[in-house]
Amino acid sequence: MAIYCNQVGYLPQSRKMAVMTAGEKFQVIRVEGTSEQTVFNGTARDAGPDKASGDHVHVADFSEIRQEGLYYVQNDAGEKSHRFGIGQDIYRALQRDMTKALYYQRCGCALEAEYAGEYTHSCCHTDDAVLWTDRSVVKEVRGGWHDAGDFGRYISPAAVAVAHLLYAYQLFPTSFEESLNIPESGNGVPDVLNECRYELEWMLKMQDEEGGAYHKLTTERHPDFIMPEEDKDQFYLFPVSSMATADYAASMALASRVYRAFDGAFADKLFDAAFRAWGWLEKYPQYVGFKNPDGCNTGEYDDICDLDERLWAAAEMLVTTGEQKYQEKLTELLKEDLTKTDFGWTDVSGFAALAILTDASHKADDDSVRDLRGAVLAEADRLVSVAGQSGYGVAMEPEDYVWGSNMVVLNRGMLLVLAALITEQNEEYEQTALAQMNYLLGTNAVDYSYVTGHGEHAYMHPHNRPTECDGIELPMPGWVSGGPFKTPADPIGIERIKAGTPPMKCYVDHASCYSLNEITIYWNSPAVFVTAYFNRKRQ
Ligand code: 9MR
Ligand code: ZN
Repeated sequence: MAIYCNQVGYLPQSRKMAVMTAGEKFQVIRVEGTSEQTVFNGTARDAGPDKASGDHVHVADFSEIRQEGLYYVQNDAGEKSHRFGIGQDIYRALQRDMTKALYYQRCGCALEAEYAGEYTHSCCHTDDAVLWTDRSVVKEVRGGWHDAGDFGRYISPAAVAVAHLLYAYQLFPTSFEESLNIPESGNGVPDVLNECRYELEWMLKMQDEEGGAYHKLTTERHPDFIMPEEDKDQFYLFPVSSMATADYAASMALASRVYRAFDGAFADKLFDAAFRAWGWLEKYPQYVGFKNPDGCNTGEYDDICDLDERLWAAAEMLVTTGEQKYQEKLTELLKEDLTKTDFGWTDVSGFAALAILTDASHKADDDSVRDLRGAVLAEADRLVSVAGQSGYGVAMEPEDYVWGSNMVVLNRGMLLVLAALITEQNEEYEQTALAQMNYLLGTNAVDYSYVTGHGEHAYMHPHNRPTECDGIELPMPGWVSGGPFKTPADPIGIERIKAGTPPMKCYVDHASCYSLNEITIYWNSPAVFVTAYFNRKRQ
């Protein structure tokens, strides 16, 4: 197949492109039951060689078609695309499944058929954890979401995932009206907040007496492919780091604002946790990193710099309290050489911008606003230009295809959405954000939709222990794959991907490929954010 499209589909009013590697003339065919009708004839634009894929591509633009329905594209080389929809609600089920996916990561409880359908399992990981550095200390830290295809739970990834979702809810509440069918559904609280609360309740347990956040809670080594309830290894609490603690302070402060309207006592608890974490950051102003101790092979989530995490914490504390001391810290940290535009687990500086620039109560001073706004718009303009040079319309350069490249794609989508918001829906930012979704959902050189269950050719074999062990053919719907990685790091990926393969094509849909095809909570959460923007009800 060499006509690539967004296999889920397009909003009626949005730009609509398919990418062809052969042929120039194309038709768009509308399918209705058994009848087919050509509704559009066009000539594709020669977009020349595309660096990241190595393909010479032609771009077929059929933006004119606005009628809701089911379609495919065919060309004069005799090729056909997958079928896709056009419709106002085209991304609703997608957002629902990508959010519901987090429910399947719940740890410390059973997944019941009523909510989990066939993807049930019995209660997992209920034993107390032991402090790695002092085995006499035992703590109850049950709960939270499994981070990824493994069963570890890590604070920075948790903080980032929750923040993507809470901001999505806060900014686009009309996108979260649908029930997720989780145990709390119907309690008067939007389900996305019910789901995040499951993670937050666990995070509340992950703080030590001084206010620091334990970097992670994992076994010493990753288990084999077994169901979560079969994993009986001892879980350890690993030492506090300054990154984890700052991410913790930030996400807890944000959460205290979001939950205030629903549960004041819970909001107070969250704020108290944020406040104590901030106290730790003041007490330990120097970087406190984290390295896996000898013998431990679970996720490291190490970072060489904690200034962006501290910046995010200052921003959230300022927006939450309005207190001058947080403004002073923010001003001081804004002078550092930080990107101010990233939303991943290593670089969280974009959250500071998100907090300050979307704060309706305008707590930050004008200089900080100007600084952050300038950084966001400059990066958004750069991304529009990068996307414009990509034959596939994706804001990625060849070197950006790192481990979890889909996170980069989606975090850039978030930045473009933020830019659209603060410029009152600048069309170019908005359409470029949408182009990131097009890439994720099939407009890419490997012809995969990187979300399970969505698209005619969605990937099928995520690296996820329950999916491999549950004996069910189809993976749970709504999981975002990590995606292509230019230097695969797992044995099957290394074996299957020949040297010199263009970065966008460094992908294998294989369950063993943890560096290409894993799932994580923080790859789904930015996808929910971007999708929620396009699902919001417009006035
Ligand atoms: O997402 C992480 C990626 O950015 C790193 O390059 C990679 C190697 O350190 O680790 C990834 O995180 C994994 C984590 O260490 C353990 N849980 C699964 C994560 C996804 O692969
Ligand atoms: Zn578990």
